Amino acid sequence: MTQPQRSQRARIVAAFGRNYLADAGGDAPLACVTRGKRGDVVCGDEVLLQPGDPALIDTVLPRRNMLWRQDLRRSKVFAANLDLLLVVTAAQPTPNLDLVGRALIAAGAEDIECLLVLNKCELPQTAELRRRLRPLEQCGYPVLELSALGAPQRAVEALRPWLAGRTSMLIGASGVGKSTLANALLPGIHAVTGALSEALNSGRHTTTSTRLWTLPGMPEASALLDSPGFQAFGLQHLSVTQLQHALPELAQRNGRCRFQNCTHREEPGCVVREAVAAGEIDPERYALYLRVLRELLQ
Ligand SMILES: Nc1nc2c(ncn2[C@@H]2O[C@H](COP(=O)(O)OP(=O)(O)O)[C@@H](O)[C@H]2O)c(=O)[nH]1
Ligand SMILES: [Mg+2]
Ligand SMILES: [Zn+2]
Repeated sequence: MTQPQRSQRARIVAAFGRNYLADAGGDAPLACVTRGKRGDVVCGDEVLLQPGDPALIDTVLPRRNMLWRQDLRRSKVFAANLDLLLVVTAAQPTPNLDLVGRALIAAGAEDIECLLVLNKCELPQTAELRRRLRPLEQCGYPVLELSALGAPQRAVEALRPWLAGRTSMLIGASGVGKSTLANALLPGIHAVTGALSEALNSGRHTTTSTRLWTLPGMPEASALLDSPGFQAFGLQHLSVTQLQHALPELAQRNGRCRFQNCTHREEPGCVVREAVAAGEIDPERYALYLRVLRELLQ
């Protein structure tokens, strides 16, 4: 009589189309594939594997959360089961605070904690970006200034308490220094940085480059996901309520407008618009809210 094969619990650490690598606690990750055409498994997913070469992903265990984006054409899950999102910005290339704000909204909608990383802090133009990030800081997002290239060891020490024992993901526009930071935290991985990475990424499916790494010299279960840069961040999967809850300065005023279902646009007795007029809500953040709202209502 043959014993039914025992399935093994593992965590997805890399995704290449329908081929995956999973960490099952052994020395090296296991190659595995999905059943049939299923291709919606992502880095960070906890799965049950049926042994084999390659192993078969039998079950994707329920996700605690997932970071995803959606526009008119497609929807993309970046990763699942995150404890912390490191939203990286830098004074160079020209910062895109719309993208930063959207990443914070996507994380907020899934209750994923965020840390804003102001990288390249040795650049003189940093003062201007620091000033522009202040409204976010006032909403409760912590800001950590680093120089991944200039002072990598100091950057690692500053990040250590944030990363210890958790699964964190680096996200941000191309060129802000995500790979440089990943290299400082993960000596030996040699994430490709700068121009080389741009050359490699052009014409490639971006999912190939998200990768989950175990952080050395930190408590067990400390992991970091490096992700490719992105240019757009659609949030059409959100409901109006989710959007309003994902912006702390709106969530804080929830239920205080005259109308229960106030969209904070033209309605009379809107405390959000009053707060904008009084300078208590940053006009750029309110403009971001209106842009995203318009997109998800269309
Ligand atoms: N001046 C300065 N340049 C940096 C810093 N960190 C990264 N860079 C540079 O910024 C460019 C883009 O870095 P990279 O890590 O590839 O960014 P990514 O696209 O976000 O992964 C590279 O030329 C890095 O050497 C920093 O702290 N200061
Ligand atoms: Mg990179
Ligand atoms: Zn309102």
